Amino acid sequence: KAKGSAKSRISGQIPAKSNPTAKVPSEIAANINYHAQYSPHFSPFKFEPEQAFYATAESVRDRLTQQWNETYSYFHKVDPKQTYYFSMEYLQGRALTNAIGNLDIQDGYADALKKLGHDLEEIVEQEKDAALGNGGLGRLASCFLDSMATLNLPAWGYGLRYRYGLFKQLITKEGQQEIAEDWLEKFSPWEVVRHDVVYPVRFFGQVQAKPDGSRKWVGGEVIQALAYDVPIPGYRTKNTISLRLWEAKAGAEDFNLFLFNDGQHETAAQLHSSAQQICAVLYPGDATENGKLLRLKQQFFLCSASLQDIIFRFKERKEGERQWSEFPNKVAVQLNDTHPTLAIPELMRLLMDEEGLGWDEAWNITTRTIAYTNHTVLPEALEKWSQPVMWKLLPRLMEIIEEIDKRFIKFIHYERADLENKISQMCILDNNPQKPVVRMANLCVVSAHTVNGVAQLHSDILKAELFADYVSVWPTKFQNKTNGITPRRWLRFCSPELSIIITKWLKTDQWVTNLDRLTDLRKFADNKDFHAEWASAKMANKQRLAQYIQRVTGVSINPNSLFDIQVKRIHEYKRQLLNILGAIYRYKKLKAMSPEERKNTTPRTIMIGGKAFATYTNAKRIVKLVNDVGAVVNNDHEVNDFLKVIFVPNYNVSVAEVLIPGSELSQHISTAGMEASGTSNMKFALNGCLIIGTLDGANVEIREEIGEENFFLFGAKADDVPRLRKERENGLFKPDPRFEEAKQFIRSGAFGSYDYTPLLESLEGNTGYGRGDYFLVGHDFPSYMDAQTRVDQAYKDRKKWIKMSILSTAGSGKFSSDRTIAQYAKEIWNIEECRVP
Ligand code: B1N
Repeated sequence: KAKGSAKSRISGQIPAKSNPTAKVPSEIAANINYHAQYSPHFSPFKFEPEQAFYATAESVRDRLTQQWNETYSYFHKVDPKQTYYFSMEYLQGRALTNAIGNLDIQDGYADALKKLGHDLEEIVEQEKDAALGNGGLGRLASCFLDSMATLNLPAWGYGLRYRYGLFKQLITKEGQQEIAEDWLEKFSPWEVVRHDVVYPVRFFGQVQAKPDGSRKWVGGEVIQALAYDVPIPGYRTKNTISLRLWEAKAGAEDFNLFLFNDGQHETAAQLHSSAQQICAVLYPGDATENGKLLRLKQQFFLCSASLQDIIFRFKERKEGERQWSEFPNKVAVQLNDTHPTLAIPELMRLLMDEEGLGWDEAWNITTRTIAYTNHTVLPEALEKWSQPVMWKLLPRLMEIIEEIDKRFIKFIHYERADLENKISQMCILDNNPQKPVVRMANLCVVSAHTVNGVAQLHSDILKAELFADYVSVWPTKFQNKTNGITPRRWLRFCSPELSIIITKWLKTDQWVTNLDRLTDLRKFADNKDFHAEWASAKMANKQRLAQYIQRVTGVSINPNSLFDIQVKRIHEYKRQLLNILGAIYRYKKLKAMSPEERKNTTPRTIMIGGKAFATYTNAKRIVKLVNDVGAVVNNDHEVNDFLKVIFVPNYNVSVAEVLIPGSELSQHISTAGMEASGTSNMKFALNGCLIIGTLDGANVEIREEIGEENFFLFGAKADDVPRLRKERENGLFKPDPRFEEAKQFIRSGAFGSYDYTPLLESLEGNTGYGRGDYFLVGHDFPSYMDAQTRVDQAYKDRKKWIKMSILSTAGSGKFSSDRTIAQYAKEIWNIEECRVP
């Protein structure tokens, strides 16, 4: 756009103050103008899309601030039991569409921006994703916050304000390249710094024994935690809760002016740089262990600051003295995986050393307060921290962990002599002299009042395998809470086209907060008019997706082809390799066909996206392979009307919001027993996309809900996996010729000269993790290809396909995070609604 055009300058009325309750477009426009003028972040009068975005967001924040403050005061007054969700990750994505959608003022904002010469859709695109998470676990935390607010639950999230979130993925000739993503480059219009909310967090130092027998952690390095709050609005409710993110800071008194003047500039500001490092980056691992000292510091920083804040609020909400015994009736803490496990010994420390309670009372309070969610059974993701490192960094916490362990061992010894031989596996400290470690999951299971898995199959596996020994000790401690997704972001806002039709045919929009209402769509599963509207909404979404692909990859794709998508972190257990080997086989068959035969095939566009952990070489090789295959297939004029292979770069929340509504088939094809739940499977199904998948994670429940005839199932079952691996080790595996052919095609150099030998070798040989086809790609390949043939057949029958698509949406009601959170509230947290009047 030409500078100086009408769009680039503030035009219209500029009021002297903002009116947060404005409803009509002209008043909203005036509010936006007010912020463009009086909350200046740019040169005066500049009002291009970027400036318009910040002014718009600030005007929305005014409105949120009002109901946010009311929510805070109301919780303060009522003093209900409140949940605190502790998570090292939140994948919030963009906030503008979600905020004005939840406030139900989209139309007002669209009209207001039009008056100012802008387009809401274009303005929304200006926002950077807040990507303070890696994948499913972080996005789950964000969906949970949305549901907590919408269900009017007294609940908050706690996390860290990383300076750099998840890296940005660039695709070059070499494959994936990571670059830092500066989401705060300008600023975030959604966060509010609370200069009055600051807590000290100690690292290193030593423990002092006091004359009265108590102990105190002193010395070391003390860093300040400063609160930044992000408002989380509920859908069509006043309730607006907080996501409190901690930032690490050192004080002015920590700056050594003497050293600085002496020329020792770095030493003078040592604590400042040490503080800065704590929140500098998110560890970009998903289901991988990060045995880094800094990661441990981050974890403790989150736990200590949040608990100090909770204790402060516990006291603040009641005048006069509080009974400590009331604490578990006022506070529930949920640990999102083991990453915030240090909350357990830290709460013990705060209660004993700072508040003067005895061990038994502190232990009683701690165990009644804290609950733990497990998100993975992958051995490499089970956190184990080195004991010497922990003694050095957190000496008082290690004393407490040692004591918890001692008491646990004693308890088993006296109460469960039959488990004596299991103690060495069940206890917390692994004292192996070569590598003594603290087993964080064990600390959680021993200390938490409830332990849950995230899908039925996963919870069953936890009870039967990972935590089997504990089940007989505490049979009622273990629960299942099948994951869910917010229907607001993942249907209502990302696919307005489909939402309008659903509301029209159901004659109500209550499905947005009561997703089970979608089952009523089954009544129209054969209705011709409904089919036509459904198909046209899906086509509109496919066209939007095709435009997006054209824009980011330069490849044009055919909206009439079957859109087949696999997007998730790249991991061998998620088996993107199975997908691409299938694509390679399809390409080879197409090449061998006559032009006539090709015309009888079902045209496909296979899209694969996702980030690989920077040091996970096989994952990076997979990214490279998908790109190499795409470069050959998409430029092969003989077949590229029938097959395209696209690598979607830089997959993130806002890319998902374009991909998922436009999808028709999605792949959830992990080795059975390895994907704890998966949540994108739920998003795809909700958007009328069919699933090809294994019996793994939440796939099992999705298939149950939408009907097995609407699910393309293949592959080994979780129970068979150990036996199949054994057979493989014993040389009993006979590969399918199609599998051999696909691998051979890569080896032949058909996709360029990059050396794929190591990747192919991971599928071969007989033994070992990362070798000998640990993930059973070879075993599942034939049944995968057969399922793909069923997909091609089904797609040819338009009526049948649309019906299956409708039934996928109709059967997705269970997978609302509203259902999940209502269950946590009732069955784990014991909290109730606290609706702001
Ligand atoms: O958590 C999701 C599940 O739906 C997925 O199946 C599961 O893989 C995912 C270490 C993890 N498990 N573990 C992690 C993330 C970061 C990290 O540093 C592990 N992510 C999951 C939600 O339940």
